[in-house]
Amino acid sequence: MINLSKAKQCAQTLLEEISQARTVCLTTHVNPDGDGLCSCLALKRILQHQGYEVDIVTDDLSLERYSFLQVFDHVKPYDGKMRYDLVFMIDLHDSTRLDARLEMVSQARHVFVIDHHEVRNDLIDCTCCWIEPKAVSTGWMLHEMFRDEIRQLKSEDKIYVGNCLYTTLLNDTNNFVNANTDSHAFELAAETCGYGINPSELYRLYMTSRTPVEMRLLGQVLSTIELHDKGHILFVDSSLDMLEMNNLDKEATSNLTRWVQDLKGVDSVVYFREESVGLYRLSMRSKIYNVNSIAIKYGGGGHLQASGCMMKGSLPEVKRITLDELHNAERLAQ
Ligand SMILES: [Mn+2]
Repeated sequence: MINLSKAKQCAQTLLEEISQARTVCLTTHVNPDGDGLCSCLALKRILQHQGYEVDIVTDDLSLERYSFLQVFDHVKPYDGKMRYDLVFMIDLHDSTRLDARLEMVSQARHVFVIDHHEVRNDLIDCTCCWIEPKAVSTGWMLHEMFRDEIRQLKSEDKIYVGNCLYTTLLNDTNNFVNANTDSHAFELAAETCGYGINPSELYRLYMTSRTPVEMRLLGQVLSTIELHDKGHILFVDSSLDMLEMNNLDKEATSNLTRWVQDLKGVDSVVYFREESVGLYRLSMRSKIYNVNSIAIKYGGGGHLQASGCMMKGSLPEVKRITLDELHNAERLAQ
């Protein structure tokens, strides 16, 4: 059962503390995604309506994909010196996914956290935190916290917040097909339709907005598909050369596992993305194994069935280690 009293308590504490704060910032994990980032955009609009000016600070600005939400009008890149009285962290709860912004967070007077990743043992020091691994997206959590405030917005703001929250669902459920798709996801989808959003338009803007060159990259990545264990385990990878050849940045490889995770006979998928020479970023998805414990072992994290981490070594080495880890992984209760 999801503890909804926590939602109300966090929302109330935030509204109390924010009135005392001179400066407020919203932030999310490194390599922002459609859940954390769009939740920040939604919360900014909600708080503006309450009379508060807040900044959204991210680690980088390769956010072209979110231009349909006017992201560049709202987000500032971290410059190393930014300091805020109050920091609200969304879609993360530990220090490792903040990078340089850890300094900004540790100097804040108040830190608020909402997240739905499995809890790691290095939860950041905070005034109030709500971590709910069963929540479909942090956008859904925000909606539980500020439903009343959202209903009071004027129509165009309600549509904007609805667009942001619906995008958190698109991202984290992969358009309502991932294992986390539940009644809460559909309830929030219905609610945002009531705010005036257009689901098919958002699907087009967010999920199918690839350029022909990005599609060519995808083709190259898919051609690396490698099968193990009679086709139950699928590996796929991308190299820095592929990005360079196509003149694309790493953002072009985001959410790439969705193209292979539901293939016939495949239970587990690992995508190895070359970050620098001898360093790979792993995205693991599994229908049967707890891939979160593998990720945590290598300093990463995520959800039971969808997690990520970094691994050092050559591509054949990291693949061999990962295959061993999967062979020893804990099976999830079905
Ligand atoms: Mn998320």
